[in-house]
Amino acid sequence: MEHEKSRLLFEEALKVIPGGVNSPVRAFKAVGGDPVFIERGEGAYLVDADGNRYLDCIGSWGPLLLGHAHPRIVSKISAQLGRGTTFGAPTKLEVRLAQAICEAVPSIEKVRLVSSGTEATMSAIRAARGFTGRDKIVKFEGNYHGHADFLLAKAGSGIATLGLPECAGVPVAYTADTITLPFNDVDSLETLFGTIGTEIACVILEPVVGNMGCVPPSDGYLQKLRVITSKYGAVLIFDEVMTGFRLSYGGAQERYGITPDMTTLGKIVGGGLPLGAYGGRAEIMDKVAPVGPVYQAGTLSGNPVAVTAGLEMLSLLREGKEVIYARLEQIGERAADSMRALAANAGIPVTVNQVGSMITVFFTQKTVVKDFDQAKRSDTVRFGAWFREMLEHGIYWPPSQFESAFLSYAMSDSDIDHLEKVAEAAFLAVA
Ligand code: KE4
Repeated sequence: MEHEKSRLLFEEALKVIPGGVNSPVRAFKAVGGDPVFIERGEGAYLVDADGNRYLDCIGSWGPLLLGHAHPRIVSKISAQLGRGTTFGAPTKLEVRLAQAICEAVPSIEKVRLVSSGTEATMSAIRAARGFTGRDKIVKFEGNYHGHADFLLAKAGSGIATLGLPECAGVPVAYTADTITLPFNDVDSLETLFGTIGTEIACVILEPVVGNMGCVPPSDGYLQKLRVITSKYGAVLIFDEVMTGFRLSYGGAQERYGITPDMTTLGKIVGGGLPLGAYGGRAEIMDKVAPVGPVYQAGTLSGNPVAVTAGLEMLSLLREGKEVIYARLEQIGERAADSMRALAANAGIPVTVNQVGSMITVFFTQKTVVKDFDQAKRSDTVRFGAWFREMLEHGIYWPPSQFESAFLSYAMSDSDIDHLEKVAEAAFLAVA
């Protein structure tokens, strides 16, 4: 593939943007080579500046469950643009999206719209601390909840991708109340709560982790979390920025039958535009200003253009719920089975974790990857070589061993055939 235009754009970008990218994981640092610059998205495909086409297995890191430039979303956004892009005042549209979110996710009795997943998780934790009057929070290794200072402790995603021990610029004091436990480990949870349970404001987790690569909860783990947080009065926050509206219309909490106290959303709920949300039990959310003393604000919160995209996305998902989620399960399982078989055929040890349309191929001898320690044992050099083979032959896979891939409803059976054909050659090339 020819990448001259991308190369020149990257040269220009490096002079004016740190690392030439507006989010670190896009820089391909973990997989080698230079990023390709994208010109447009078309359904399940991306087209780069040199005209190369790729099957998009990232979907902008999750939002594009229905593929790029869905005609109904484009049409609705276009109509809204002519009526104004932001008013800094309440609109009917925000009420309708809030109602749709509460209807889709019954544990959310009240919801506040913000502009990113980071804002959503940062605000949810502040509300939980305000509600309980407690300071300590619990997160899990390999889980990523955005880049709020106090959450950048043993995080996943870009922190893991770049192998950063922790984040510079975060005063030690800011993470002093952040306790990080191994994911899927009940003993450490019970030990912690047995000692300081009444001091813990909240536990936040990705119910299915995407940010260390895809790692599902072990059987009974979410139930244990629910019981122990209820026992000690700690707020259970499901960070469903990635899993919300992806693993089912009601998210991971519907799929696993767990009712958290709060939920954060992003990505899909914004229909491809900047929108996040946090919500939960009304008694917690009523602590948020102007009702209560927990302050949170945002100039573009609930802006009509992003809300319009989100509303249309949720309408499309609601209308096609049965067909869409059944299809995502089917292509997810097919892709996972194919990756296992093709790697085995090439004599490459891999563990493939897949939940619905989230999938990660861990290049590891470990037969199970259920926490960050096991994920980190992957052969990231071999993954990088495999990634570059996939990219050169038209598959845009996440440029990190510690990120989940995301399949989309826009993918046809022949697209999955293409994915399998390229993956087969890529496994053989790195054998
Ligand atoms: P944003 O601030 O990037 O909208 O959301 C932060 C966030 C919160 N919670 C979860 C579970 C998330 O996955 C994210 C962001 N995900 C990463 C991908 N692993 C975004 C991609 C990037 O950082 O460029």
